[in-house]
Amino acid sequence: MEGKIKADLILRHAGQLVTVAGASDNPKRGPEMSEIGIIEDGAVAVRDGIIAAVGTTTEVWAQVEAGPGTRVVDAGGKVVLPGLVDPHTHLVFAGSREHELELKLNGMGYLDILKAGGGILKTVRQTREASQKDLFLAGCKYLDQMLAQGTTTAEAKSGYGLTLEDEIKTLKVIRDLDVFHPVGLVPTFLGAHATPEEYRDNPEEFVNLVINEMLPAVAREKLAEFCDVFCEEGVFTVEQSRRILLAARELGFKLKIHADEIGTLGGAELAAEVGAVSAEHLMAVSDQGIALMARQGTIAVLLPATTFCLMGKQYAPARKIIGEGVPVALATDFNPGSSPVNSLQVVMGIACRQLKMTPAEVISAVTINAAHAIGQAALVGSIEVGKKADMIVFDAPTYQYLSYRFGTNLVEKVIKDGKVVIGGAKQGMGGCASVV
Ligand code: IZC
Ligand code: ZN
Repeated sequence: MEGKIKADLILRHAGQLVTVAGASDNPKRGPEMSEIGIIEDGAVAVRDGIIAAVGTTTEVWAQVEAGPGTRVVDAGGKVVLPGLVDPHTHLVFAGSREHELELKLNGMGYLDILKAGGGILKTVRQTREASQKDLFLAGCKYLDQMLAQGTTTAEAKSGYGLTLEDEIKTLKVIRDLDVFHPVGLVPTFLGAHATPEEYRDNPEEFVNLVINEMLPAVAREKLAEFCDVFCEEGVFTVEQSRRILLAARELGFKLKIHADEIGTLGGAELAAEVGAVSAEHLMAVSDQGIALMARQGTIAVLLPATTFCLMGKQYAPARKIIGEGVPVALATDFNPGSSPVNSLQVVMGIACRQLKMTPAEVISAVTINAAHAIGQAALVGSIEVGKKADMIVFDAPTYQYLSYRFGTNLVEKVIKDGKVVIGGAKQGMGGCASVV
């Protein structure tokens, strides 16, 4: 019949097709975060990697023409979500820091470890020594783990180089991973992640280096879309962060801030002031910071796996943040120190129990709101016609089951750009194994 969609792939019989549709222009706030657009017995038709039809299985079936080349994936009554989006990761680093777990159990704080030359600075030493290829292979391994757990798009920060050369090396690794690995990456320059040891006695000089040399070089080589700063007690002050972010804005970067994670410094206020897309962490955010973010539409990216791993008592005040109308996204903060967690499913489980977010809010936070936090909402984050065909079949009877079951990978199939990259007949065809 004329006018029918010649589908490459049809996904059908999703018990709950969770579309999270209708928020591609603006992130979901307040009660909108609970609206996740469920279609029972849902189906999706895909052509050239793009979603061409969405509806019930009967509706979609009537619109498509299935030829011999059409792949039909039966979801068997299970839950299907948009591919998950992880909007805050420190993906590219060398080595690991498991010894810090014991230091923390003995009462040493995260910032004390950093002050003593460990923490981020240990990873900086290891990352500087690593070759671009070593970092690529490590990044590939972590991306394989993330894809297998349902993440199809992620942000990735630099920040363990802290010299012009090593920051550029890291950003080139992120660029190569984006090309070679199925997980889509959005690069962020985080040159202001810590003051490196060689600038210990002259941190202002390091801020000048970030502003005068690193930022222009990264902009020239188009290696990052966002610029981020670790604004924290003993790391970068609000004033230093403002200088860096304003310089970055001038060069066309979109902005993010590690804000009010441990101390209440005013990072959220700064995010609103400089027009940052997002402020991240916010465990110690002030009421005024929340109010200013709500007014500016700054997205709160919350990272509860970090609070869990730091054994913190105080989680971000998510109920208040949502109640005040700030859009909330969730991320893993995957890094070798404060959050060696790269599973958004784990984050979803913690978010319900510790942030008191509902299972529906959590789904908005790891899909469309996360996509907004990294400037990708026109392409990913929901199951809608015209978007990338990134979808996850979970071995779950309801969407609530995802946050309820905790610690088991429930992913049954991952479809990325219309191709079954996990759980298909050719298991693992899309991952690291195929590119190196
Ligand atoms: O390596 O500790 N918080 N940056 C800011 C981190 C954690 C990463 C790390
Ligand atoms: Zn971080």
